[in-house]
Amino acid sequence: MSAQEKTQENAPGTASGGAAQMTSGVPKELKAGRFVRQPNRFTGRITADGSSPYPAEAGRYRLLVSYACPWAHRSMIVRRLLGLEDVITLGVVDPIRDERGWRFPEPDPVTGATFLSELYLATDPGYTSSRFTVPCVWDTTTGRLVTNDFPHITTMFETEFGAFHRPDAPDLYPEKLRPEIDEVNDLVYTTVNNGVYMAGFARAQDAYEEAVDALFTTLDRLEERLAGQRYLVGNRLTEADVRLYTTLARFDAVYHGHFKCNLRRLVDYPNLWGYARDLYSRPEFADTTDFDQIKRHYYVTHKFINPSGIVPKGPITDWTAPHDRARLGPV
Ligand SMILES: N[C@@H](CCC(=O)N[C@@H](CS)C(=O)NCC(=O)O)C(=O)O
Repeated sequence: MSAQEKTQENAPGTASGGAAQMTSGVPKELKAGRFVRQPNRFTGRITADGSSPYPAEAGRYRLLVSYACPWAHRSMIVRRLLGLEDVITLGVVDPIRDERGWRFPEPDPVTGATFLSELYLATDPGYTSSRFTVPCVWDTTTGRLVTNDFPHITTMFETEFGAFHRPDAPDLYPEKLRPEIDEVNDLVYTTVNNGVYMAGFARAQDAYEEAVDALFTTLDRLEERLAGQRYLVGNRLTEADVRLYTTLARFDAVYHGHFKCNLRRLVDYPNLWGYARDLYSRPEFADTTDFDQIKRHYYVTHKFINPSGIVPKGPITDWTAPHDRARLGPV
C-alpha cells in the first residue's frame, strides 16, 4: 500500500471505529464531518514463490466485484490487461446494495454465496462491525477470503501472477518506474480516487470544500501533465493510469452531481478528457465500464445523499468520440 493510502486508511478513529454502513444510512466513518475510510481487514497475500499460505495457481482464486465500484473496477481492468480471465475467475454482485450489503443476482456458482457477507463471516465469524466490501479475493481451496486490500489486489496480479500473464501483456508496474508510479498514485488516491468520496460523504461545509479544492487542484495539475505525454508515468500504460481512469469514468455521470464535485466537468478538461477516451477505446477499459450500473448504484444506494433514489438520465457524453492522443506516444 502506498504511504498515503496507509495513512488514510489508518487514520485515527477508524481502526476501532466500528461499523460504517454506507447503505441507506449516513456513513458512520465520520470525524468532524470528514469521511475516513475503514482499514482493510483481510490482507493475505498470494505469492508466486509459495512463501505465503496462498500460492499463485490457475483456477484457485475468485475475484468478487461490483461494476459500480471504482476500487473493484481497477482489479477488473488489470485482470483483463494481463490476460488472467481464465486464471482468476470473476463473481459480480448486483449494483444495488441495501442494508444487508452486496448481493449476488443468483447464488454465486463457485462460492455458493447469496450475500457477500457470507464469505466474510465464513472467514471470520467475528467480522461484525465493519463493511463487507468489494473488491475481494476468495480462495476456493481453503474456503477463505484472502484479501479485501484493494490497493494490493492489482499489484499482486501484476507481480505474483507473472507466470500466467498473456505473452504480450503490458508490464503495468515496472520496477524502474515504481517510485514514480507510487508517488502519482499517492496524490491521485488522496485527492482524486478518495477525494471524491471525501467531498460526497462530507457532513460539514469546510470538510466538503477542502476535499473539492484538493480534488480540482490535482485535476488541474494532471491536465497540465497530460498536455505533453500520453500516459501519467514513463509514457507507457501503467497501474497509475488504471487508477486514475476509474474515477474519471464516473466523474461526469456521478461525482459531478451526486458528490457535488462540480467546479468543472471531465469534458471541460481537453487533455484529461482525451486521455480518458484514449483508455476507453481499449476493450479492457470499455468492456469493464458499465455506466448504467455505475449510475444506478450510486444514486439508488446512497439514500442519505439522494433520498428520492431517482437516477438522472444524463449526461449525454460521447466516450467513443475520436481522441488525438496518438500523437503523444505509442499505445
Ligand atoms: N475496502 C475499502 C474500499 C472498497 C470499498 O469501499 N468498496 C465499496 C464499494 S465502492 C463497498 O464495497 N462498500 C460496501 C459498503 O459500504 O457496505 C474500504 O473498505 O473502504
